[in-house]
Amino acid sequence: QGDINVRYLNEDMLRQCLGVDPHLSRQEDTHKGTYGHVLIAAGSRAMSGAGLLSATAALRAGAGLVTWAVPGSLAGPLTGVRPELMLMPLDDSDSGDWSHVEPEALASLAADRNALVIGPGLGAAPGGDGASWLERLWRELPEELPVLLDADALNWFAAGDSVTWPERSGPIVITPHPGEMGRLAGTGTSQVQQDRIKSAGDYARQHGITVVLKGARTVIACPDGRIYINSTGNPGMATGGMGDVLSGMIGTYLAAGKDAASAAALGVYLHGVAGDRAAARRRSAASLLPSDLLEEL
Ligand code: NPW
Ligand code: AMP
Ligand code: MG
Repeated sequence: QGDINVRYLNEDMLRQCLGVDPHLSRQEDTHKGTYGHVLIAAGSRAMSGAGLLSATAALRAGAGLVTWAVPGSLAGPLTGVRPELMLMPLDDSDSGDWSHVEPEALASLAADRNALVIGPGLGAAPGGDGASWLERLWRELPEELPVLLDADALNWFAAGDSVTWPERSGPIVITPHPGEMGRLAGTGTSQVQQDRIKSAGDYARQHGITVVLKGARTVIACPDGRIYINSTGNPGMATGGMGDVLSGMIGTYLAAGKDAASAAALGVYLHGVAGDRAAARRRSAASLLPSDLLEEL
């Protein structure tokens, strides 16, 4: 790959190159504050499951605390579905989706959290202009807060006029599948898939953000040119909701203070390990569900 620094992800590599412990061992003298507080902004009336998967994955990945922000009119039916989650209803003018939620209301929740995950199952963009909504969000978010964008947050961004990501001191991680990457890069799915390393690598360096291009052999591209390719996972993971699980996991590692590359690598690697173990336990990749990964984590 010429001057591109490409490595395969495995346990030794995670330990030796990134200095992270893939077994996530815990020290005796720690408490929930040690492991970070993740804010998940995800789910809408038709896709509350995406939010629930992401938020539960954040818990299973080891977060100290997880707050799940939802359009307020969904909060009633969702109360208690996962008692460990803190549910935070945001005013949605009874719409059940994000089209009437103000970005400033979400930003004010983020003030004392350690990472924000936004995107799974958000649905249609507010006022048809999700990019402007995100711009208002950036203006109010704490500058150092790590942010992960997935799914509809990426679609909202891609539909905007500008492709400029904000300059901030905290990391930005994006987790597109090839369709979402094609929308972001303005190319298309097949062009992304023709050279996955180049697609992810160019975008990461040009925009100064960490790109997790999902799919068989997920590619992680860092702004400094490092590329990691995943060695875990299986085609049983080609099921709706799998990516929602990954977003919560990486969010947790960001909230625990890991740098963007380490959080992304750890999340992608362990997500695949959980998928491989769950498929083996079922003795069938075809019947694998994202919820099985949550159990396996
Ligand atoms: P094509 O057809 O090849 O051009 P969308 P989504 C491509 C939520 N969910 N390799 C492929 O494009 C999500 O969080 C909610 C190659 C495909 O047709 C989002 O908010 C759930 N191509 C929302 O739904 C469970 C690939 O992308 C297109 C590819 C929409 O997200 C489900 C589909 O992408 C879901 O997670 C690959 N590996 N992967 C819930 N229970 O609430 C994808 N493509 O149109 O962005 O739709 O990913 O389903
Ligand atoms: P999403 O499309 O957002 O639900 O994300 C799908 C998740 O499942 C990503 O983490 C992908 O890397 C993973 N995945 C999908 N298909 C495969 C595959 N054939 N092999 C390995 N992982 C896959
Ligand atoms: Mg997805």
